[in-house]
Amino acid sequence: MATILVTGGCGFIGSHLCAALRARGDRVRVLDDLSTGSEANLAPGASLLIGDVSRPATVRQALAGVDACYHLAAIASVERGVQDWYGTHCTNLSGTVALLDAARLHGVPVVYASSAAVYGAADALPLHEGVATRPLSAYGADKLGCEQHALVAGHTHGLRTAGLRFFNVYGPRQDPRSPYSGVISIFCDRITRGQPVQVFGDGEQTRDFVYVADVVRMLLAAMPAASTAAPVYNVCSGQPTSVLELAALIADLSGQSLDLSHAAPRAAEIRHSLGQPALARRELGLQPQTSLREGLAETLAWL
Ligand code: NAD
Ligand code: UD2
Repeated sequence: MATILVTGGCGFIGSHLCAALRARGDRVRVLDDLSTGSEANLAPGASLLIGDVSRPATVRQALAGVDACYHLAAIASVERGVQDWYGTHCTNLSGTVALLDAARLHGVPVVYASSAAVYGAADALPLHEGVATRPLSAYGADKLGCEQHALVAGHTHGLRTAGLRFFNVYGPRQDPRSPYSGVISIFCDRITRGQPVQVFGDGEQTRDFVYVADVVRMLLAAMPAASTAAPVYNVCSGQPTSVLELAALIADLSGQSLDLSHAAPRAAEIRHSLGQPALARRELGLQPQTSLREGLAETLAWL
């Protein structure tokens, strides 16, 4: 039985991962400051250390006696990085350096959450792992920084890591009431309650939505692939969906009419984000199994 640390384990993706680790019989320890996560999300049988991932002493304590670590703690919002550049940087990049630094002292392999935001202004779609990274947001720049420090961790300190570039993840437990939450959780919540939704810009911008259960499978498969070469993999469906198409599909699935208005586009926003899932398919033997329709039905059923 392995002991696994999950930072951000009280959050949306982390809570699903912890449940999967418990289900396969691992001991699970969570480090979370409960800033956007909630104790109610803690997987049954997991232990919780409440603390800040950017504090080296806290992270060293959390990693003691651990066999492997999933590092998901972050301020997971492009928009919040616009509002609070330095504050988000402390968690998103310094927190990762603190984690990697402690992990090399304990010799613990790390799988960490990167993001499609590292691609930023890349213009050829779909995005594969070999294209140049040109982040447009502080959030994307910090996630790219995580990948670069993971390379340093491998090269200089012999630490094994793997990074996952999550595209737009959705599913149950993504908090719909936060203004910084994902578009799917916000739209599902509002449309089912007969409330209007707001589209930023013209709504023709597209995203690659990937269901959380597929993301968890990818996280589990990535740990054996962690190496000092610090590989990174896209976690995406390879299917584009516009914000307008998404709103219409949710209205259709929930049997509600759509009340939609437009607001100014968001700053630092990417117009089109579409991933190429081939590398993960080839090297991890995995590709997303859940269609958008199926994943939305699960998300609506959870509300
Ligand atoms: P989330 O906000 O639900 O989870 C993040 C968790 O980290 C929360 O429980 C929060 O309380 C915790 N946390 C935040 N700051 C912390 C700190 N300083 N110390 C300790 N804990 C802290 O978000 P999520 O969607 O589950 O995101 C998980 C990871 O995946 C993040 O690294 C995020 O950047 C990345 N990611 C998510 C998406 C997505 O579509 N949801 C896309 C790309 C990348
Ligand atoms: C997502 C991730 C982020 C990062 C990025 C990578 C979330 C919450 N964030 O950011 O962590 O990895 O992908 O590129 O998943 N929108 C509306 N109305 C709303 C809410 C959103 O029109 O009420 C639009 C928004 O302008 C954007 C799209 O929907 O065009 C998706 O927005 P989002 O906040 O769900 O995610 P994104 O792509 O900004």
